[in-house]
Parts: sequence; structure tokens; C-alpha cells
Amino acid sequence: MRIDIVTIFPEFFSVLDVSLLGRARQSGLIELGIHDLRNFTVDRHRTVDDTPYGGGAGMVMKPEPWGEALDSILSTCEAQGADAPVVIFPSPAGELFTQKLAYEFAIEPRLVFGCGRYEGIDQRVVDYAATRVRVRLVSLGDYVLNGGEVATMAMVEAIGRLIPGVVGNPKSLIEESHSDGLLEYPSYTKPGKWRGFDVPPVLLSGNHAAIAKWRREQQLQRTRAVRPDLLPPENAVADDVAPSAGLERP
Ligand code: JCZ
Repeated sequence: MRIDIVTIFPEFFSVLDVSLLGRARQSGLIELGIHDLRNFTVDRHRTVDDTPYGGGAGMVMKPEPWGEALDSILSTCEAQGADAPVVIFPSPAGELFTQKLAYEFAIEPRLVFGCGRYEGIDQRVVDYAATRVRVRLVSLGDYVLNGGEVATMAMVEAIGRLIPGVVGNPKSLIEESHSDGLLEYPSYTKPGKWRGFDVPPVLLSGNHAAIAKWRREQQLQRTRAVRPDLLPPENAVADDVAPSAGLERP
């Protein structure tokens, strides 16, 4: 997969040189292009923002540098005979980014992320892009970030790890998909006793059926307690009878 990112803070993305995604890039599974939006300006001050029409606080990103940046990336795609990318604009006004969306994006050969700053990007950039490629406005969650960079990084990580070969042990991906959208069960490792807390005895029993049953119960209990919205209606119970998240002392 090839991922292009347009930003006024290209140095933010140096974190993608390390860890799992860094290795995936070295092995050629993920190709990354980071583009400084200011390189697509033509004025002496490399201006990327201006005051909003209609008034209001803050500045808006000017359309011209965005148009040049997108044209440049899209013409590279066309020259290579590559499939048209999906262009993703992180935005608090977008659809929610979920694991389902991560799977959807992970099968694309090319993605482009446009990272806004200030009060956002002139709407015509999105409208123009939509005349040429598939465009998605995507929100990481219901909170406000200072720009699209952190949201892009989270999405690149969530998408990248789904590309075959990126995660060393594909079993960890399979187990996740088997969890049916429930929260994960709690994990333990050695030592068996630590600061007065014991590992739940069932995990030391060697009884694999009992362990699977216990883990499933833990998943349901946690999900009911903190994320009942994830449960199918028949499993959800009223708040006042919901069991604890299992986070209290034994
Ligand atoms: C550009 N401010 C892009 C996305 N989920 C979420 N929260 N905040 C954002 C976001 C904020 C932004 C820009 C300027 C995305």
C-alpha cells in the first residue's frame, strides 16, 4: 500500500519511521510519501491560510496550495497507471473512524490523507477532490484536536497493522476479529503473585474450556459495564444491574 500525507508539519510523521510501521516501510509493505503543503505555495511567505469569508474566529486554509498538492499526487498515481486513491480528510465533522473503516481502507492500494490546521480547509478543496476521486471526511472521535496530523497517525497505524505481513503474529489479528466487537478480556503474565494481587486461578488450571468460558464472561462483563453500546440488544442489561468492569480489588 502507498500512503501520501499532505501537512504543514511533515516532521510530525517521523514517528512512522519506528516500530511496526517503520519495519513495514523498510520491507516495502507500506510506502509513505510526506508532502509539505508549503512547497505548493507560490508567494514569498509560503502562505497557507487566510481570514474566513463571513467572519468569525481563526483562519482557514487557502484552496490554491491544496489544489496544487492534490493535483501533484493524483497525477503521479495516473502516470503510474495506479488505481485512483481514496482521499481522507480528518475532520471533527466526519464519519466516525471504526475498526470496520480500518478494514475497508486496508484493502485500498493507495490512500491520501489531507491534514488541515487552523479552523479547517476551504470547503471547495473537498468538493474539488470529490470530482476526481473518492473522498471521505473521517473523525477520530467526539473531541477537538488542533489539526489532522494526530488523527492521521492513529488511522495510519490502525490501517497499517491490518496489511498482511505487517503484524508479525497474524494470530493476534484473528483473535481480535473473533472477539465479535466486545472489549478484550484482561491479560496476565508472571509472576503469579504480585503486590498482594493473584492471577485468577482458572488461568493456571490448564482447563482450556474453563479458561475460554472465563475470558468470554470477562469480555461480556467489561463491555456491559463501560461500553453497553457495543452489545447486541439481547445481551445488554440496564445500568443499575450491570456487573462491575472487573477493575476492583479481588
Ligand atoms: C483541522 N482542526 C482536522 C478530528 N476527531 C477529530 N477531532 N478533531 C479533528 C480535527 C481538527 C482539526 C482539523 C483543524 C481534524
